[in-house]
Amino acid sequence: MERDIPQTIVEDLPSPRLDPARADFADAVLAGFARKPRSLPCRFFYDARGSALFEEITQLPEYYPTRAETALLETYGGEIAERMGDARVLVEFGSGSSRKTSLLLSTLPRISVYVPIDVAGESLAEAADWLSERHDGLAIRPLVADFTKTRTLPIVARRSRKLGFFSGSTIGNLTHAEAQAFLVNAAYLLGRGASFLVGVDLKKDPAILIPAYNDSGGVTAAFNLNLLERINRELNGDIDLDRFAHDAVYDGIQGRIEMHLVSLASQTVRVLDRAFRFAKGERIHTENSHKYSVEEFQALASAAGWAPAHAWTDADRLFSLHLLRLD
Ligand code: SAH
Ligand code: AVI
Repeated sequence: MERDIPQTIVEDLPSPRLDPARADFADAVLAGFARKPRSLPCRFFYDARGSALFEEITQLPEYYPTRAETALLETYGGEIAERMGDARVLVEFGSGSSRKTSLLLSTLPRISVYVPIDVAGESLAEAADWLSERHDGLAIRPLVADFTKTRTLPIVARRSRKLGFFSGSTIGNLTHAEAQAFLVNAAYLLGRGASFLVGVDLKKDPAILIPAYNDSGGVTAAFNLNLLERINRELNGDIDLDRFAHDAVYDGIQGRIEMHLVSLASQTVRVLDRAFRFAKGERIHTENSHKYSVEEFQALASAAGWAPAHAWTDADRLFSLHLLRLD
């Protein structure tokens, strides 16, 4: 949850005391700007403005994943419900606006408890309100947390059989090693007898991938640059946004889109009273978005202890939905 510290406190004190969320952001930015090549973790995209920009991205003609995954949920919702067993608790990782969740819940009348986990506190609260108006009697217990570090669920969610949901191909924002560690932890959290529905973007022609991450309207550029605006807002930064540009490239060896911010000039920026020198052309790596074949993702899930039960894909082979089981 975002807690506002008056800006004057940040300015007046040589070593400002930050609330935990801001301190986490400060540590990540100071460490990420100090290393070469420079990088920032993509979970920091999602302040209130970043979450709103992500929702705009999902509506873009070039950004196919949301449409493709939603269509899979609409087409196969009944079949997914039949295959997933008698779970009573739905645990969602990186739930965002919970729009796809509502679709899933409409096919799962036995779910009585919903635990959305997301770092974006404001959009999590809004999504919980939106969902509670549409699903009568559903107990919603949001967790503002990093889903890679979540070790316990609310008491009400602990004893019943669980269904996990990880949509949007957010798993692709983790490296393969991180994704495997995430799946191992999810197995521990969801417990024996659990099912897990995971949306995964498929490998495809870079001519489709690149525009999805570099749209003609500049919304993805604004989403990427908002990370620098967030540094200015929360960490007393003085970064000139006109001196950085968005870039998205496809690395065919790693099978991933990488987003970067490129310094357009030789410049010095200040963050929390520290100075960082950027050469012209120097890059800050801000996000990976890994793409998988169905077989690659099934192998990753198996290595983490999950049994692949079924995978649905669309006719254009844009996106996949995987049902995993834990026996
Ligand atoms: N599942 C939704 C939203 C995807 S956007 C959809 O498919 O549309 C990714 C979401 O994951 C954002 O809401 C973001 O705040 C959240 N997120 C990203 N990294 C996270 C992390 N490490 N821990 C918890 N939430 C995270
Ligand atoms: C949330 N995540 C899966 C998105 C993606 O496609 O990697 C985030 C995003 N980055 C740029 N556009 C969308």
